[in-house]
Amino acid sequence: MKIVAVHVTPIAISDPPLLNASGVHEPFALRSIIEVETDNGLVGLGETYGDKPVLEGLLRVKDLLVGLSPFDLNGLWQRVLSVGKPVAHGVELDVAPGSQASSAERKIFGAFEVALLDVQARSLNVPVYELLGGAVRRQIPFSAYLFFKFSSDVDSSYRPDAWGETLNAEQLVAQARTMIDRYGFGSIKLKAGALDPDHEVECLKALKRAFPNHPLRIDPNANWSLETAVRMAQRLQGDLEYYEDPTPGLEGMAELHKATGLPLATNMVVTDMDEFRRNVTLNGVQIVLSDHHYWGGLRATQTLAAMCDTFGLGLSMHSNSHLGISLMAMSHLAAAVPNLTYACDTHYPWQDDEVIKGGKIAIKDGCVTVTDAPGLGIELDRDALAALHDQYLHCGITNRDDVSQMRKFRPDWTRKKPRF
Ligand code: GKR
Ligand code: MG
Repeated sequence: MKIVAVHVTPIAISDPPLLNASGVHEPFALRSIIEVETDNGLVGLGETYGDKPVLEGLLRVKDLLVGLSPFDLNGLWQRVLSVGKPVAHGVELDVAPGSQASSAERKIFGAFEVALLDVQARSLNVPVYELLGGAVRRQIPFSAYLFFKFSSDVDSSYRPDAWGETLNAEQLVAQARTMIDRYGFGSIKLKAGALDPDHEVECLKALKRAFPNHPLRIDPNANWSLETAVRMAQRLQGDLEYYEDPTPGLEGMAELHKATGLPLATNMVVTDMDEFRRNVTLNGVQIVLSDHHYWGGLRATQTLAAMCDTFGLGLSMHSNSHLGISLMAMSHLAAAVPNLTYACDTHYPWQDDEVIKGGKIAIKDGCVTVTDAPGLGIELDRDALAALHDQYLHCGITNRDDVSQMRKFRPDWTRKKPRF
């Protein structure tokens, strides 16, 4: 079996005005959709960031894959390295791995690796999780990912959404209730670092009162100084399943852990094996949020999982705005990783668009189900792909920039971090 064609299609998906430490989401998030065609008529699918540094890398590599066996993942890695490093393009956000030129090789490899694994599995008529060692679970738990947000009518470029504004505790509890009623989530993550920290902690406490049996996490994306993070930890003792990236830097996280004893988690300060090593020395975080999109694919994330197991660290999963191909890749991976014992993050409920046949993937009782269907178990909807590509061509965004977007509403907004 040989690869005969590779297509990379950038798309723009509508995104609500969600608030975070950097600013606010733009009306569109960018993704790249990958199709790998083989000489026996199979097509493998992948999905990753659509920001310029990653998209350019994908486009430079794609034609080099023609003639390669989809089983030759070492050959894929050589071809990714052969095109050299992508260059930075404008703003790089620490909350947006796709906007960063660093470690782009792993992002590019990971994106194609998923599509190649999808083809491998289809050719063997098995699901992707079988290639990863088999499923230890078929129901993959995800958490309710709550955001403070503006109402969609803050600007006419946002698609109208029914979530409304979320800036206070009452609105946040209502958002959580809708998420839980609709999807059955059994745990809750609050994206913080956007509003005053004391107010955010009050809101988290309101969630605790409303959902006393749901494990809670808060993630200020390193926007709290060490002093603020320690003070908030005192207020949060007993409320949290884990405390995610409250304060910048591994050293800062290590000091915070020493001062509070709280379990700390990260998708910001352990993002590669060098940082992993440093973390083991410093005991900065106790839980690593994996993400195959920047760790270098599904198999590299399994290596990360083995390392976490070896060093006694917990393992969870991070997400950015994404569609169903990513959701199924995340789910097949989670199915095959025994020590991925926390409910995974997903932004999926915030996205109305979809590129796969059948529309949105069901999340029931808080879980995505992986089935026996070959590969990732999904097919591309070409009409939807064309429409979302058209949206990309017209949206005017080529790199995520939540800072500039926030300046439209708050002209004095800066990139300052930690802000509080
Ligand atoms: O989409 O605003 C966002 C999130 O803040 C995202 O950019 C982060 O990467 O989900 C993320 C996280 O857990 O840090
Ligand atoms: Mg995070």
